[in-house]
Amino acid sequence: MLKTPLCELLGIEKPVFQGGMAWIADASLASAVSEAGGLGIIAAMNADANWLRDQIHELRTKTDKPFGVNVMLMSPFADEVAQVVIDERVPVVVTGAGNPAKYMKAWNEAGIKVIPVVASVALARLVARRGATAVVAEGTESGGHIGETSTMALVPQVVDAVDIPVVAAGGIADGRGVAAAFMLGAAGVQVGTRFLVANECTVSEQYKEMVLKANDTSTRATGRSTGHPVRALKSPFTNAYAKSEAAGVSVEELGAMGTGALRKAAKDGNYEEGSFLCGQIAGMVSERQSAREIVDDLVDGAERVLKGASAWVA
Ligand code: TUI
Repeated sequence: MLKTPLCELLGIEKPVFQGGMAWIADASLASAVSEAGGLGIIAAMNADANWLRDQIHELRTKTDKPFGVNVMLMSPFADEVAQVVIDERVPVVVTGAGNPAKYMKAWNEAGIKVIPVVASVALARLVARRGATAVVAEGTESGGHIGETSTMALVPQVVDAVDIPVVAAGGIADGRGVAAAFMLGAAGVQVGTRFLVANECTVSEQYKEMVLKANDTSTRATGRSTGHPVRALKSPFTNAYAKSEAAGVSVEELGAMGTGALRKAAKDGNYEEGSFLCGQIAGMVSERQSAREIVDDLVDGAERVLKGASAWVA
């Protein structure tokens, strides 16, 4: 049994979070992960209050286990979504793509467990002071909006900087990655890319096929010049975007290029125009499985590796 203080803190059986992937992490995937004993997370992404409320209600018809909502702080609907999680008594809020400080007092007062995703020690320290229950330390191996520091370097530095549990994210897709995260001091992991091919994941078939075919060099980060780098599978969209970026196209124009591209990938499976956000570990994701099989394999695999680890000590 792989149990950490994070399990008790959140009332979950297994220390595995499913990443709050924009346009992808809906009630279908999140309820399946929570039912499997992990923490399923609905991504509020750029959606409005009504969409999120409907998703929360749908999830609750499928599971009564704890779940989370990921509040993407760059969303134009962040304020209304921040209120929905209070009104709906969501047990856990995970934040991304910014500093959640302005919402934390209200969320804490509502009894919500707040777990910000951080890409730096500075933000980890800040949110710990503001009453975060835990932090997700997300390395640059991750898909989507990323920071600069790798998981290997970030996780132990965040662990040393804060007194709350740290969840490792970025580049983790099997038991070896989970065990390695624990060795760095993490009390849990967040996994996105492997859940893209879960049976319960409603993302387009095109997206799933691209992840299954990916190898170790299939992703690239673009958008560094905009201050918001994003990792995705190499595609006509990333080629065009990188060309525009190199040609010095304005941040506004680059932003316009990105608008709608996530939806085109996730919902329409539009290979030419979609942005297929994906982590560097995609090359290791080669099998479609249920969310339960994925959660169990992550945990069972980590147990095997951790039990065998003492073989290296004389
Ligand atoms: O947020 C994520 N991953 C995401 S959000 C997203 S939707 C999106 N699409 C296009 C452009 C932008 C967003 C897709 N993937 N991960 C968590 C994360 N947070 N990664 C990096 C950060 C981060 C970066 C800077 C957090 C805070 C920050 O600055 C904090 C400050 O002080 O402002």
